[in-house]
Amino acid sequence: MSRLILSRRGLIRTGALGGGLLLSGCDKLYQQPGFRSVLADAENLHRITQRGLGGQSLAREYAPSQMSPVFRANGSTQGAGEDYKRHLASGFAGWALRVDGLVERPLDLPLTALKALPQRAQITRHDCVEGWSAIGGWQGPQLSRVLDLARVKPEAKYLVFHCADIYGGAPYYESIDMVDAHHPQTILAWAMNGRPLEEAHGAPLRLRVERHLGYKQAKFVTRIEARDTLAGVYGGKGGYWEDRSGYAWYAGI
Ligand SMILES: Nc1nc2c(c(=O)[nH]1)N[C@H]1C(S)=C(S)[C@@H](COP(=O)(O)O)O[C@H]1N2
Ligand SMILES: [Mo]
Repeated sequence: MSRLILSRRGLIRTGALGGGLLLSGCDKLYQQPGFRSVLADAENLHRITQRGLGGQSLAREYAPSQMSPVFRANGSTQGAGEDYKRHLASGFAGWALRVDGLVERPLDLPLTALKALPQRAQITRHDCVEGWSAIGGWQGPQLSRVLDLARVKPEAKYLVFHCADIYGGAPYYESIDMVDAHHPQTILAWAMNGRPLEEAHGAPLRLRVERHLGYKQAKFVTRIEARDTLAGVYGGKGGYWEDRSGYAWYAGI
């Protein structure tokens, strides 16, 4: 009991350090320390529960008839920079996903290569911490296929997803651990609702890590970096929102 209270205080303190920065949408609930601490406790419980029950339980999947008529776009709705604009204009013909860091074989994978891998399609519910949800269909190769191609080294503990957008003046990024990286529903989606990803939803490629909150679903992914620690990556807390507003890193749902 006292441990819980101590960790709560610790997390509230951590959250308070990240305060004072801009930020719309997703941080609204987080401005209330009480909410933050509830989520922090839930975060620990979720990780323990999901992992304790065999680690790879599946997120619920839905029927096509249950798909939301409108799936709103949130956070960045555009990629940034000249390179991105050029790739967008050319339909991402010369674009490639970089996979590097703690891998035996660094890769530059064109979209055609990602589409040529065995595909997984899934209709799932996206839950944004801001308080909205939407059910959408996603398709792409399982992330584990790409990791096998790159031969991720055993010392890799995390994958960092670097994104091609700038949000509130800084690059967006996210990270997951190797358990979630190998989850069967963790895919690199190039298609949404049966069509290539639109720019607003992170074209040409985004992460779908289905047992997690919306902000973990990195859009505009250009590089996947395998690492043994999150220290030294931007603020060190593993993600854009984690660094700024004390958002939970695991963020299981
Ligand atoms: N690169 C990038 N990824 C991102 C974001 C962002 O701003 N930039 N926003 C996150 C948040 S908070 C949510 S809810 C979802 C929104 O995805 P959507 O635009 O497809 O609805 O993307 C997540 N991934
Ligand atoms: Mo979100």
